Amino acid sequence: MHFKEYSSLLIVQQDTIVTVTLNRPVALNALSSQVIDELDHVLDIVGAAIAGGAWPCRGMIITGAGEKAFAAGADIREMTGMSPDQAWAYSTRMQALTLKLESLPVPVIAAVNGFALGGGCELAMACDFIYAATRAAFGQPEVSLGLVPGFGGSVRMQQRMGLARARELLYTGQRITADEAHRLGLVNALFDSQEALLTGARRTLLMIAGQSPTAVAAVKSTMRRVEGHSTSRGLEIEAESFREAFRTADMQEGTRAFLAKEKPAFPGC
Ligand code: DAK
Repeated sequence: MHFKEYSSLLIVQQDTIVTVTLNRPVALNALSSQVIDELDHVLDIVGAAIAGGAWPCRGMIITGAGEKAFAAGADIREMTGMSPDQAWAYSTRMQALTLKLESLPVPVIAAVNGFALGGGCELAMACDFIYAATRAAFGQPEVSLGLVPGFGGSVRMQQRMGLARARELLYTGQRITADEAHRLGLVNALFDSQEALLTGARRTLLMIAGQSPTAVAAVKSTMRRVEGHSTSRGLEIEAESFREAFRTADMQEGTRAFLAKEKPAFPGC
C-alpha cells in the first residue's frame, strides 16, 4: 500500500499489520481537523487495498506518539472559534470516521499509551478493543468545557461499560486510571511499558491473522449488525451470516484441514 506523507500521522506496515501513530506530541496528539482528514485518508487506502486484494492487511493498531498521550481530545484551540453549524459538521465528520473504522473488515486495536481524553477516548472506543499501558488515563471531560461528547462517547461508553457507569463518567468528567478502565471493561489488557503494549497488540493481531480472514471479517460485521436488536432478530442475523460462511472457500479449507489434521491455508475468500 502506498501512503502519502502525512503531517500528523506516522504509518508503518509490518507483515500484515498497519500501525498508525497519531503524531502531534506537542499538542498531546489532539485531534485537529487535519488529523481527522489524514486518518480518514488512511482508512480509505487500507479499505480499498483490502477490497482490491492489493495487500493482505490483517489488522491495524492505532497509537499515539510520545510517552504522554494517545490523544488528549479534540483540538480545543481549533474548536473555540467554531459556529454551532461548524461544530455540527466537525462532529459528523469525526463520527463518520469512527463508523468507517468499525466497518473495516480487519480488527483494529487502540494501543493507548497515555491520556485518552474526550475525542481521544472516543476514537479508542471506535476500535475493536483497547489495550493500554499502565500509565494511561481515560475520561470524557467535555462537561468541564461546557461541551458534550461529539465523537460517539454518549453511545459507545454505555455499550462498553453499561449505562450507570457511563453516566457517572460523562456527568463528572472524571479521569480514570488504566487500572480502573480495565476493571470497568473499557480496556481489555494492561501492559507495563509502551514497548510491551505494542508487542502485545501485534501478537494478538498476528494470532487473528492466522484465522480465516473471511470468517474474522464476518464475525466483526455480524457483531456490529446485531447491536441494538432483540435477541430473536440478532439470532436471525447470525444465522444469515452462518449461511454465508458456507459459501466461502475458507470454510471448505478450514474444515478439510481439521479432518486431515493439517494446518489450514486459508485462501481468504
Ligand atoms: N487541544 C489542544 N491542545 C491541547 C489539548 C487539546 N485537547 N490538550 C493538550 N494540549 C496542549 C496544551 O495546550 C499544551 O500546549 P502548550 O501550552 O505547550 O502550547 C500541550 O498540549 C501540553 O499540555 P499541558 O501543558 O496541559 O500538559 P499537562 O501534562 O499539564 O496536562 C492534560 C495534560 C491532558 C491533563 C491537559 O493537557 C488537558 O487537560 N488537556 C485537555 C484535555 C481535554 O479536555 N480534552 C478535550 C476533551 S473534550 C465537538 C466534538 C467533539 C468534541 C468537541 C467538540 N464538536 C462537535 C465541536 C470533543 C471534545 C473533547 O475531546
